[in-house]
Amino acid sequence: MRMIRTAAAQLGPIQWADTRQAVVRRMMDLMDEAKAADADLIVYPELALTTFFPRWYYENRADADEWFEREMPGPVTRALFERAAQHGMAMSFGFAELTPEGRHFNTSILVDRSGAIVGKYHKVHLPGHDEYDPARTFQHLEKRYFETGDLGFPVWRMLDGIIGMCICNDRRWPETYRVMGLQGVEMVVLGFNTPSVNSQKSEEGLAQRMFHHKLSLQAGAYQNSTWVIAVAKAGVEDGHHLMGGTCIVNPDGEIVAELEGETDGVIIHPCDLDATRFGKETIFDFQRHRRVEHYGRITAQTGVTPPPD
Ligand code: CDV
Repeated sequence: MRMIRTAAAQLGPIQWADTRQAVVRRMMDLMDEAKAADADLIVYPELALTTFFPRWYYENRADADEWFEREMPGPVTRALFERAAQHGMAMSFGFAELTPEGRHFNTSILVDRSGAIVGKYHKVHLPGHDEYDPARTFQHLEKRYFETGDLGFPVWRMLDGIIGMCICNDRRWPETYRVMGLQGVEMVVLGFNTPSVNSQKSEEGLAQRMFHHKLSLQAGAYQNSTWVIAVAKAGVEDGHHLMGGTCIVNPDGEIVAELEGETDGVIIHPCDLDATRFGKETIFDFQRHRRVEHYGRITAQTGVTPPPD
């Protein structure tokens, strides 16, 4: 068995006025809790260090740069890396990245047991819009503040397994998992900030959004025979409610661990990477069963082309 004791470390809300130092302290508390339970890997949410700032409109985009990290680790996050290395624990978390070239990405990283960054992912499926939208009950301006990810969906060998990352809205897209599945992924780690209501459809509330969230994770896990670790930032943040739903899904698509509530908290599950083998070698043996000659449209077009009338 190749076992990764995996900690899904949900964060409760992070308010506008909360400092990065305070958030890192909360993350270290969760890390200590995970260490006490002998975790090998800890996974935190998308944009783990700050409030979900894309809900706010800045006329001048550069004014939003205060939410971005210019180095990783930086002066504040270094303590988290040091604590992880002390514990010999690998980790993954999301943050807003401003590169030395002035590019902005919604980023997540994979850090090995020694505290070295081994993988970086830039969010590909950015939801929302890039101009102020008065028709929405609240804004979702990821397309204003971030560039579309430029790194694809790589996977990395770490902890004796093959691990990939995606971020929040990416989890709703089958292509996300399949591109990693084609590289043999055994565990997908992801963080999310999902409002509990739809800003464009008020009747779509928490129950339906939670259903779509789990449906996406479970389908992605099953159809690629991989573990999926999904971690929320949850609770009422700057007056806006983010849903929870932190959970761990096995390669059969079953939820095997789930965190209740909307505060800081950890769930731990022993994830056996060898449990991915059966699905990968039978019904989802891609080499034998995929029919790429029929899949051309998937990469040839984005929008829908209906048949002629
Ligand atoms: N942060 C996100 O990507 N949120 C989206 C919302 C906008 C639907 C999500 O997929 O949860």
